[in-house]
This record gives sequence, C-alpha cells and structure tokens, in this order.
Amino acid sequence: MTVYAVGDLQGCLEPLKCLLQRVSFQPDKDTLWLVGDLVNRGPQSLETLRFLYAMRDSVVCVLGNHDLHLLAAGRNIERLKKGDTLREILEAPDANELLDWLRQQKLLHYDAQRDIALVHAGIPPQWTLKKALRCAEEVEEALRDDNLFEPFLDGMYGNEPAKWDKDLHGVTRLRVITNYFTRMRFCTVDGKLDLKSKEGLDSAPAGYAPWFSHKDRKTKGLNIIFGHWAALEGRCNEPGVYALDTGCVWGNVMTLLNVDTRELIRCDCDERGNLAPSTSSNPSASDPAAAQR
Ligand SMILES: [Mn+2]
Repeated sequence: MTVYAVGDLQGCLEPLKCLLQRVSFQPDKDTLWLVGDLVNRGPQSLETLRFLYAMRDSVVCVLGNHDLHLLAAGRNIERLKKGDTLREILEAPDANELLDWLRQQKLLHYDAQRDIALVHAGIPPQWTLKKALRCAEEVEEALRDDNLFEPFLDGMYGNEPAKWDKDLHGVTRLRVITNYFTRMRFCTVDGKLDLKSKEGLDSAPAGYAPWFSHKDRKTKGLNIIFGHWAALEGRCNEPGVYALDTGCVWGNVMTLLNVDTRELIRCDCDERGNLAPSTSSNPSASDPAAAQR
C-alpha cells in the first residue's frame, strides 16, 4: 500500500487521472491525500467532486478556501463571485450528497506512523502540532454540527483579527483558525497574517515571511505537505515541507508526491488520463465522458 498526496485540483480532473494512471493507483490498496481546493476555477469541478466521492474510502482530504466557499454558497450564505465555476455543483441532483461529504472533511490531518501532516495553506509558526490539531478540531466540529455549521460559514469571511489570541471566542476564533489553515501565506513570527500578498518567496512585506520560513517555527522537524500557494511553483526551500500547488488550473502542472518514497510525479494541465470509472459504486458518480474515451 502506497500513500500519495496531490496538489490543488481546482476542478482539473484529467490531469488527476493522468497522475493516478502514471503511478498505477489502486483504490483498494493505495491512499490518495488531497491538499484541498478540490473545486473552482477549473473546467470540471462537479465531475472532480463526483470522482473523489466515488473513491472516498481511499481518500484523505483537508479543506481549502475554495471548498469552504462552496459549502457557504451551498447554504446561500455567500453568493458566487465572478470567476467562480461552482454553479454546476450547486445545481446537480447529487449536490447534497457531495456537499455533505465535503463537510465531514478535516482542516489538518496528521499521520503519526509517517510523522507527516497534511494541510491546505499551512501551520502558523507559533503553534505546536498538538495546538494546531486542537484548533483544527474546533472548526471540524463546527462544520459537522447542524447548529454551528451556518453561523460558522457566515462568520468565516474576513481578514481580521489578523492574529491568534487564545482568548478569542465564537466565530471570530474559528475565523482566525480557518484563515491560518486555509488562506495563510505570509505572516510574522508570532503569527500575524498578511492575506493580501500572493506572489513568490521574495515578495514578503516588511516584517513578514512565508509561514514555513520562520527560524523558530514550532513545527520545525515535522514533515508538512501543503498546497494553496501556486506562485511557489512547488519550491519552498524548507527541508521536510512540501509545496504541492504547482498551478495546474493556471495552465502549469499538477504534482503528485509519493509520501513513502518522496518521489514527485507531474502531469501537464492539458494531459488526459484514461482511467475508467471503475472505482465507482454509485451510478450517479460515474463519469460517462471517461467511458467514451
Ligand atoms: Mn487555496
């Protein structure tokens, strides 16, 4: 059994199939870790979600900002924005099933056996793994709780407060946690976020650095897989930290990491896979387009 991790999909299903084919992925034996941002901007968000749902028993997924945005749009809490390509999901007959599955996913996954963590954006430098897991659980519980789900989605948007404080409470507290795990790029050593800069390593505002570059980062030594930051082009120059968003949706490549051997495999954004939808046990989740090819 092999564990693979793949970078941001954003509705790019064919490059994902290309990668799985490249490594002869076997859903009954292997496991696929997803760094989140499964949907939006790309060409096949609905089919991507159906494909993953059909193989959900072989998938470990953490949520990204686009996935949370989809959940909010699904409850009419946030309207779709220009450039969003999520309407096809919201109007699909199986939308509830797909969104219910998404809602059960985590913000932070830790594999103790491999001593490696999976997260969409990152872990802030001032948090230990233990603290981060506890904070992620607070949001994960809110997502699963019928009384907290909508208030959380409603309060999730916004850049403030920019910094964690243990005395924060309610949705404000959950917003800061969510921003760390799903939107962070640059921050100060004590975790004050700058959520505006999106360029590469060298574009840090004065006093800020990429979350993983801080010398005193408390998760130093822990292996961490993350996505979200396409401008890094898969390079973060930090041992044990793996940047997997290589901008497939922007016309670049999709990256798969063999978590056990640390080998990297790439497929171009326009490469097509020929995987038959054999992992599907649910007819609504099959991919008729794949069967035709
Ligand atoms: Mn993202």
